[in-house]
Amino acid sequence: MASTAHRISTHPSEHTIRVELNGEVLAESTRAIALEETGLPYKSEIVDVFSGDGQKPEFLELSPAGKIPAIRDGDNGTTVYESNAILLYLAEKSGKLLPADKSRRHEVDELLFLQASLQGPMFGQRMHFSFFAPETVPYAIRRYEEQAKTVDAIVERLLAGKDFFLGKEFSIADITFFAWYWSTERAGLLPADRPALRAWYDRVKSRPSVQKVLSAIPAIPLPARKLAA
Ligand SMILES: N[C@@H](CCC(=O)N[C@@H](CS)C(=O)NCC(=O)O)C(=O)O
Repeated sequence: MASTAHRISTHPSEHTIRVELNGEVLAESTRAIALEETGLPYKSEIVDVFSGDGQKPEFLELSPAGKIPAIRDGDNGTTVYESNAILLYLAEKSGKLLPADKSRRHEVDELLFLQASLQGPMFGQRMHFSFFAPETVPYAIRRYEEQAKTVDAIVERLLAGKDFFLGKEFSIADITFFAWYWSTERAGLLPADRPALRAWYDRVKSRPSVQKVLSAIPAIPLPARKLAA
């Protein structure tokens, strides 16, 4: 990591950073694991989306929804937004973090879509209603707790008997699922009753690339957890 600013966003659950690849990229901190794993050179800076930086015209050019992460590749000027599109871009650019057996590529695609359509939205809503919502909405708290537990059960099944989602190979599928589980651990919500998930989580977290990226992110205190009843 060539440079990492440590200004903390106003959003307590997420440290927002801009990552520059060969001079010009934007990305979110946890996805920087892919940059560390691939060895692609990059620089990082803060884009404080929760204080309005995401709506600035120069950032909207990179990320139309005004959300992080987004990247600009200094090699060719390519810009990419959406974390899983970014992970695919970096994996394809580097030739790493995708299955060695090309006939298994669809397995990575399935997992990326599963993460983006299920884990991300359900875990995100759980965090919102359990910690940040201005009012306590018991139904929403229960609903997203249940949905998140369903995701945990799916992940447990997918990881049973395996080191990583693809078996022995670490891939971008592990990075994308890990990102939300890391926020989940910091919120004290990592499930205790999912042994395959827990063992995978510890395995991924102990990788030097992951340790390096996570150690650059300051601990951010969460508000008190809201309970449904
Ligand atoms: N589906 C998007 C979600 C990105 C996202 O929600 N980013 C949040 C930070 S974790 C954000 O930028 N929020 C600012 C906003 O919604 O204005 C992805 O995976 O890239």
